[in-house]
Amino acid sequence: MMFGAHRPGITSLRGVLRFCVACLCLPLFACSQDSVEYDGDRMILSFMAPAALGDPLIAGLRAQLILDGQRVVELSVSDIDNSISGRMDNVAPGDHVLIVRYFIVLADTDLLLATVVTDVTVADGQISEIILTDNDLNRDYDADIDGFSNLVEVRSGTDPLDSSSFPAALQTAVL
Ligand SMILES: [Ca+2]
Repeated sequence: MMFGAHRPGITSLRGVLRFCVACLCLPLFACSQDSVEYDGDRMILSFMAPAALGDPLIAGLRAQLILDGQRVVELSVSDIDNSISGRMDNVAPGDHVLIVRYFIVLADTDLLLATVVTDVTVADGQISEIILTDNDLNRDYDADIDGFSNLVEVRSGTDPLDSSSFPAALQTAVL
């Protein structure tokens, strides 16, 4: 009877609601970019490079995901927005340990810059937030054992594979 008259009102109300939901969701998504999405048996990771590696982005930075200390997959590092992303198939639902390994290739070998470990619980169709911030980074890797980490040396432009090459400012402080 009055349905015809009501419909436009309901339709526009839905439109307003959708708009409101979109407005609420956009900032939420912007805040929770570091996430693991689990769909079927596939784990999809998306997160921002931590500032220690991403601000500015280290040239040639690469990242790998190690799942439960066993399976390794290469992640994509974007030099456009500093995002890091990747996926792994055949992942069982439940608890997992994620290790992200950041490195560059120098003299044909992987030079480890930092690692971060985080736990995640995945369930079908869910998106879980993950914490992969600067505070949780282990940067204690020193290939030439000169007392300066690989990351500090790469940032300083010294040779992380040569113990006689290390940051000048720090060298003065040490002497
Ligand atoms: Ca060093």
